[in-house]
Amino acid sequence: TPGRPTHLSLLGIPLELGAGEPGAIMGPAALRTAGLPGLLAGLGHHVVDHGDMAPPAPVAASLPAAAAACRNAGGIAAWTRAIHDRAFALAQGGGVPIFLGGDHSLSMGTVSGIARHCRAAGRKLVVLWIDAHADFNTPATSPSGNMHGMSTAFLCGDPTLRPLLGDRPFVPVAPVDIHLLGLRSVDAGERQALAAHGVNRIDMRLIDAFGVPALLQRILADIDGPDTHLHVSLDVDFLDPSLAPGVGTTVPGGASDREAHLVMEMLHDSGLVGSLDVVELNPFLDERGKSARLLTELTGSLFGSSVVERPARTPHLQETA
Ligand code: EXY
Ligand code: MN
Ligand code: MN
Ligand code: MN
Repeated sequence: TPGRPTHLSLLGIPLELGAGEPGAIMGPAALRTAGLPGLLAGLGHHVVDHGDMAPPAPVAASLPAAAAACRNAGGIAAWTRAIHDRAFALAQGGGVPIFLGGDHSLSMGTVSGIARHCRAAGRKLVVLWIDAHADFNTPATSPSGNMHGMSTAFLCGDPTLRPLLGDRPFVPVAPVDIHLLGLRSVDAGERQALAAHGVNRIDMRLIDAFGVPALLQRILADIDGPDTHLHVSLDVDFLDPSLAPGVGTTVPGGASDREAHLVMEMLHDSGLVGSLDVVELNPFLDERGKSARLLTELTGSLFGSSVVERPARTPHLQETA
């Protein structure tokens, strides 16, 4: 059964400039077509769909010369600022924002906006990055120039990426407060930087060896506290490509259907989740909507879909009307 009903604010972010190939611009539409708003409402939540963000006006990126290799830096800068503003405003308004992407560069805006909200609200932000990749490249280490591979580096305060946010207040996320889950593709430069910064890395080998419950329970126990806001950033490529082919960056050896659902179910039961990104869905690469459907079901599990009634701690899932 669902926990207590909560206010869920859906926002579509049709962004694909950070990815290596087009298609993620259609992600929000596919998630709606798969029935996400209705599923969440059917769980008893108050769902407001704010529609899709309009493409923001271009800005001069003014990134340092070191960032010259970034693809679409000016466009990403404009989107990051606009997304940040919307994310901050939605979080300040109460309820749980759900951001429907769009490629993973959108999280530079969502998480920075949520971080600013958490600082204003006196809450501690922890980020769970569920992804085959670390997205911890900088312009100096990126093998591709694709900015969806740089989001966590931006959030931790990489100085060459910092200008993307323009004059907005930047509240960095401490590397030790980022937990990467599902890793199986990390570039050499990222690997070194992740270790140096103390980012928690749960790769697929650990999941194979110890299973989701022990690994996730340890994170949840460590971060649990009345003032913790957990932001979940769910990249489609966490899932095995056989289950979710609708993404441009498939990597073999991903999570199974049940592993992924269990992650979501445990997160729901923790009551810690305050905001969510669902990113990288590329409907052009999908097979008869299966990836969109699975993501929709996983989001349902995160918000209380369950066959059997179970008690859940739900400090964030409160009636705020
Ligand atoms: N590490 C590779 C790069 O930086 O180009 C691939 C990044 C893929 C990022 C996807 C969204 O998770
Ligand atoms: Mn990603
Ligand atoms: Mn990824
Ligand atoms: Mn496995």
